[in-house]
Amino acid sequence: MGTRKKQETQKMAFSNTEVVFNNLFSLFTYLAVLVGVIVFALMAFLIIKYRERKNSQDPEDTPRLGRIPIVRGHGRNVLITVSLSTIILLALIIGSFAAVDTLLTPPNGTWCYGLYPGYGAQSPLNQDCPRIDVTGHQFYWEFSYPHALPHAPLYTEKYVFRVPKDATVVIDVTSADVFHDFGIIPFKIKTDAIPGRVNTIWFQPYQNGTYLIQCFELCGSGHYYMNATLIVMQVPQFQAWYNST
Ligand SMILES: [Cu+2]
Repeated sequence: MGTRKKQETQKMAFSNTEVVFNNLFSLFTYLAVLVGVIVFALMAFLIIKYRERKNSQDPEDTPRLGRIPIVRGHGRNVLITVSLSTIILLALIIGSFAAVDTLLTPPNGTWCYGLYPGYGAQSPLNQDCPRIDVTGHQFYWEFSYPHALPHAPLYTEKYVFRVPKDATVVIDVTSADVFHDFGIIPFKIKTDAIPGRVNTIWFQPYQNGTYLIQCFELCGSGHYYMNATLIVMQVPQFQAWYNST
């Protein structure tokens, strides 16, 4: 194995949500491969074992025209099949629900810290804790930040979404006109932006950089250029920018 491949496998994820997604994807993939290997191996074995030979005879319970079939008594096979399917489906169901639960429930985050005096240690789900409103418009995204001073108006920015690295970023997504859909491919997150409704998702960005935000719902003639840029910044740089707004 080359060092390059080793580096790639050790590459850090872009966000916690990417890790959640990849784990679930692996669960589905490994189980599918396992089932596939067992099914095809069994099929090959049976094809060879029961192939037609010169002195082959039909088994006694072979169905014949005009005769009521003999009861074959293979209830055990049915039991094994149903049990195995249940175990596999349960693993997938539990894995999926666990992932959805993680994505919809932000932990106590660092997002508030330092941005809004007095609310440093609170959960982002707390009413008092600042969150970012994301609003879809034909055809741009708008990001409204709570201002550092409680009495100040929201600071609003279009096209560019700045967040601090490693923070718990909680966003409330909605739309001002038609249906849109807010998504960031490298972070593996996506949620509908619907007028009159707020969809909340969250993520923790692990790496500095710029990422493409896209609209994933055909929302009109300008849908194809409805992008925005996510900029993940070091916390001090973010604070400096935030306090200068
Ligand atoms: Cu759109």
